[in-house]
Amino acid sequence: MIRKTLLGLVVAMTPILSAAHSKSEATTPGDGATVSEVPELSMRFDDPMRIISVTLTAGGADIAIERETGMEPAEEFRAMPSEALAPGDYLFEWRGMASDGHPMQGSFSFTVTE
Ligand SMILES: [Cu+2]
Repeated sequence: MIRKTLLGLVVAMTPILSAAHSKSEATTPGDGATVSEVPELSMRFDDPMRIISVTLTAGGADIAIERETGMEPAEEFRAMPSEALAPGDYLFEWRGMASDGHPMQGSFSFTVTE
């Protein structure tokens, strides 16, 4: 009885699992957030992601960040601003390789206030 129920669950979930590949679930700061300081930048994925490149820009200008997470696939990616971020609007963009081999990219933005 239990076995049959579990099997039914697996069958029901299979199309969702096979269609999905790792994506960004949450970021720090959150997408669209207004914050007063940014001690670190992070992204969490639902499946390990190899992050190939990241950029942080403000008004098109590159802002220096230091990767904490290396090139190995990880469910959490972390980087730190090299210097405290000045007030302004920031765009974080990334490119990566999902665990199923698909190239992925994404971005999130946030605002730093005084
Ligand atoms: Cu995929």
